[in-house]
Amino acid sequence: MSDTANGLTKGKKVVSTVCASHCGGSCLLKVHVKDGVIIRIETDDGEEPQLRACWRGRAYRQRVYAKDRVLYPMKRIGERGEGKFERISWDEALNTVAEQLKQVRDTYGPEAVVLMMVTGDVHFLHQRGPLIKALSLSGGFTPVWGITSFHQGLSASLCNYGTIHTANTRNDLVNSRLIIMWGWDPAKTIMGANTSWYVARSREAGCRIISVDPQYTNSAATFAEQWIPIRPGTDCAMLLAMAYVMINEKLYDKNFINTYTTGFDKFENYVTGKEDGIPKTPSWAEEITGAPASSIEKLAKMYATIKPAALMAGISPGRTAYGEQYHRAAITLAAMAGNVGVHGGDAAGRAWESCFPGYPYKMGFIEATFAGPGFAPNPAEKPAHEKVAAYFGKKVPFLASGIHCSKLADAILKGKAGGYPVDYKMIYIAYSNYVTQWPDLNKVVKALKALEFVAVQEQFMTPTAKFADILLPVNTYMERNDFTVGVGEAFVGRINQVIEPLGESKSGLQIAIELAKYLGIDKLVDKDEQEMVDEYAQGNMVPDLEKFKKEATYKIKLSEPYVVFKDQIKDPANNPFPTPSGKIEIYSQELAEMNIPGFPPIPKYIETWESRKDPLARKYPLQMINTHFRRRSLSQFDSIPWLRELEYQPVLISSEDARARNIADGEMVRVFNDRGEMVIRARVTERIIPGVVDVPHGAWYDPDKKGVDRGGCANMLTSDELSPSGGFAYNTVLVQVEKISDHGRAQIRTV
Ligand SMILES: Nc1nc2c(c(=O)[nH]1)N[C@H]1C(S)=C(S)[C@@H](COP(=O)(O)OP(=O)(O)OC[C@H]3O[C@@H](n4cnc5c(=O)[nH]c(N)nc54)[C@H](O)[C@@H]3O)O[C@H]1N2
Ligand SMILES: Nc1nc2c(c(=O)[nH]1)N[C@H]1C(S)=C(S)[C@@H](COP(=O)(O)OP(=O)(O)OC[C@H]3O[C@@H](n4cnc5c(=O)[nH]c(N)nc54)[C@H](O)[C@@H]3O)O[C@H]1N2
Ligand SMILES: [Mo]
Repeated sequence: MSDTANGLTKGKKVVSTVCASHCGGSCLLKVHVKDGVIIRIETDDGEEPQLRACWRGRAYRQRVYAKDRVLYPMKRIGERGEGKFERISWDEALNTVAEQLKQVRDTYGPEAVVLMMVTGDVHFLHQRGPLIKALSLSGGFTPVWGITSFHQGLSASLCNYGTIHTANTRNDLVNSRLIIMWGWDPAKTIMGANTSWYVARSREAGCRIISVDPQYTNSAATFAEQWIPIRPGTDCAMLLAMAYVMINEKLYDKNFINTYTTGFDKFENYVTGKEDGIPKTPSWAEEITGAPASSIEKLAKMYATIKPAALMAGISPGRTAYGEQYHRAAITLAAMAGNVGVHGGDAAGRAWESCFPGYPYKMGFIEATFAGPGFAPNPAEKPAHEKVAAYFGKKVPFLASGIHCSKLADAILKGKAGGYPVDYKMIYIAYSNYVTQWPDLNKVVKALKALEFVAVQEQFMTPTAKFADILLPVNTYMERNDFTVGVGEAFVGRINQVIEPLGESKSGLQIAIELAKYLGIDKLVDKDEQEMVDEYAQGNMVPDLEKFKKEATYKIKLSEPYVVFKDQIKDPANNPFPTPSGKIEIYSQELAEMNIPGFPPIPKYIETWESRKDPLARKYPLQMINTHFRRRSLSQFDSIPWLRELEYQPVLISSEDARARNIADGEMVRVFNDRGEMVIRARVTERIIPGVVDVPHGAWYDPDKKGVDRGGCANMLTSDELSPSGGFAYNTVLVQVEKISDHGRAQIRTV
């Protein structure tokens, strides 16, 4: 492909493009290129609000030219997982994948083939769509369902609001007078290039900001007047106690509740203790959450009286067992304070921090295709059997067909004999670091070893790539054209190809097109990359395609910040909520009828498994959370030297817990439970509460001979148990931490 974005492989040029890494940022990059090689990356220095890239975007040069990039098709020569490969031709690689597909389909049926894909970058063309189409048209496959990030938030949003679109644009935060950062750390997680910038503007305008989190986050340190520490997985209890205070002190918005919601009476009966004899008072919540009753009471009063207020209920507290209850309670509280549908408020529903890419403005062509050039009927696709999946699948189809991805490893290992619908034989992994990112890593590793064939499409020699039988090299967004959208911002971006693809790597679209040929499909798509990107742009209100190509970004002008449910609140008679009752369903009749264990029709506090009260806590007394890390995007960027220099992969442990274990800051420790064990460096801090440790997830699995992970991969310890709506419970884990004896220390490799 010689037609690079600005047509240059010789001489110097600066190409504007958009970093669409999976942090929700979509920031502007100005890439300096000399003779076809990236020499420097700058970012937005124009008018505020800028689309200013963080250190990951600006370190992308090292990512493109990383030593561990996969640049040629490869075939495994050692044991699976060992990482020994031999270079082969594209012809041999694609032919082998196609042959294996045919053989597995012919022998066991197309459903024995699993296509395991997540996201990679947040853009639309070099994404899941083309591969889905290729494998659908050629006979079918089993897809995976389940959303790692926000499944519980999305389920709650569907129940209470009847939609997953529950966000305002981020610029509306400047209208807030109180922001509660509940398990929300935008200084780190980005989720909209300017989220932190708007929080800062809001603070400058006098907005009060409180953080509720097991950790004193950078966002709390920068913006908040108070940090209310809380035990993981107990947030629903604190929200219920806030509701109790608002009910008891008659501080809630009765008019709002009567006009726009259903079932508040049942919720009130539960909260006050009429239903079960237990009033959900702040003292009741203190015992569960560890948050002081006085702080709970004060926060409830603030939220009820300072208007408008944005309860920014993050998705991490929801990534727990019964996390649906936390999200449903947060939505209920937002309704009680009348903060739904008003500027400066927030509906507290959540799907990727409430910001589906591109939403709220029209997504044109993308809306129909979601990810790539069109889906085709998949003959092997079957809806998931579970009641919950069937329910959610009706509303959001991609939620529920095939096998739940958290249970995939279990299903591969147990198959039909273990009650799963299919004996899975082959997996094609693309846009996912399955080994590092999925719960219960040891099970995932066993499952990958048990399959007949594993194909992996990767940019890097990741722990997952090492399990490939055939490894297909895919390029980075610097080497192809694509289209992206802002998260929580009315903004679209053009990813411009900056350099030629490195080695023999190809784009995701190209791989799908060529694989399709080996599967008997001559023409998977009838347009080229540039045409499709232009079509996306045209479908999304971009007025000048040439200008868009040159500048790479286009900000859609909205007359005012977008506020969700404004019409429902202003004119309820003509604008019902898309729920069965047309109202915000604090009580859900549909849920009542489904009678799902752990998913009651009103939000209730349910003690998680592996809580500190679990008998298992005697053996493993520390709750482990596994946050998203500043220098990575999920597991991406983990091997980049500039970023590694910034911080090491730690287990964050409180000074109190460290003292009790005689652990000094920076010492190597063991973190373990019945599922696995790792050796990792301790970061002793006052910024995390006693009883809780944090191993930021995404570090690359690096087992020693005994199977102990030296890479610090959190999923060595997590469990694949699902929350009732099919959500991941990554943050519900018990572990123990131990100092390593001097004897052990001699064998430690440092990261
Ligand atoms: N730098 C960076 N940014 C990213 C990503 C990344 O990997 N790196 N990943 C992106 C993706 S895909 C996603 S889904 C989002 C994730 O975004 P989040 O889920 O919001 O991110 P986390 O870091 O997991 O958690 C945010 C905060 O929640 C707190 N927390 C954890 N458990 C609990 C709990 O039970 N209760 C309470 N109250 N707080 C809790 C943590 O201490 C942390 O401060 O971030 C996106 N942005
Ligand atoms: N313990 C724990 N585990 C978690 C979470 C947690 O909170 N705790 N969070 C979960 C969340 S929210 C998410 S979203 C998942 C993500 O899970 P994954 O999507 O599996 O994680 P990534 O690290 O983004 O892996 C994407 C892989 O695709 C490769 N890749 C292939 N093609 C491309 C391409 O075209 N572009 C890019 N950029 N990459 C490509 C990348 O090199 C990378 O290795 O992880 C989940 N895992
Ligand atoms: Mo995510």
